[in-house]
This record gives sequence, C-alpha cells and structure tokens, in this order.
Amino acid sequence: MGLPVQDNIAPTMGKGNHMNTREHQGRRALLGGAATLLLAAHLPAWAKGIKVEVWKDPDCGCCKDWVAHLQASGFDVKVNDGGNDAVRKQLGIDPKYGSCHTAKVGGYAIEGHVPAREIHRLLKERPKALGLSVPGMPVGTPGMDAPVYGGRKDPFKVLLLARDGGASVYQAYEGKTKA
Ligand SMILES: [Cu+2]
Repeated sequence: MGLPVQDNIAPTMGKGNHMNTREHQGRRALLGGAATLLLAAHLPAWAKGIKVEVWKDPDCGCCKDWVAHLQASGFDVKVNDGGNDAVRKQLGIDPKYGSCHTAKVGGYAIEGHVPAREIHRLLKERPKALGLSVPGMPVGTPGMDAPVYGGRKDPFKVLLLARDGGASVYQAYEGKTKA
C-alpha cells in the first residue's frame, strides 16, 4: 500500500522540481529585467551625456584618470591639453583653490579632483556659485586613486566656490587608512 503512494509521489516531486527550476529561471529573468529597468531609470541622472570641457597639461596622469572617472559617470568630456592656468584665471578661481586641471560644466567652474557625484549634485541644485573645487591633489580622490597609492584615502573637502572669492564646504570626505 505504501509503494504505490511513493510511486505517485516520486513523479510529482520530479515534476515539481522541474517546474520549480523553470519558475526559478523565469523569476531570474524577471529579476534581470527589473534590474535593467532600475538601471535604466537610474542612468539618466548619471549618464545624460552632459558636456564637460577640461583643460589640463598633456602629461598630467591624474588629470587623465579624473577624465576617465567623469566618462565612467556618463559625462561627455572634451579635453584640451593645455591652458588650464589661463582658464582658471579667466574663470576667477583664486589660486589657493587651484589644482592640476580646470573644467567647465553647465555654467560652473570645476577645479581639481572633484567627484562626479558632487558635480551632478551641483547641476541638480544649481546654487548661486562659481563652482566646485578640491584644492591641491588629495590622495584618494577620483583620479588620485591609481594603484600606486595602494588604496590610501586622505580626507578631503569639496568646496563650493562663491563668486566673491569665498568658499564653503559642499561635501567632506573622511579619509581611510589602509589596513
Ligand atoms: Cu591631479
């Protein structure tokens, strides 16, 4: 009496497993679709192809790495190999906020290794300001994060430059010492 039941159960289980597998695949496909949709919904903010024009020295490696960071974040970057000192002066960026490259985006000045995240925020919030700066070249900023730095991250601040020459902290990043 027990055997026929088992015989009945076995095919059902087999079928059930088979269905589960298919359901699982279906669910995976759905999840994949949802992830694609989420990504697509998320992309426009980061990948609108917003035009950024950069002035840098042709031999500046960290400038190139910063440009790559912008491109990876969806910016459409035009690079000028030279002229950044002149452009910085023309934009009215005080040399004390200066760094290795200068850029223009959406009517704002961007000086140094400013993370793409703050540039997007700037363009979204559109404050009355000259632009953003990360003075100097802090290690661990986008573009100053090459393997040679071994993952070192120094604390740094993204400054919001006022048109009158002042500045305020737009975003502060904590440092991270390598374990
Ligand atoms: Cu640099």
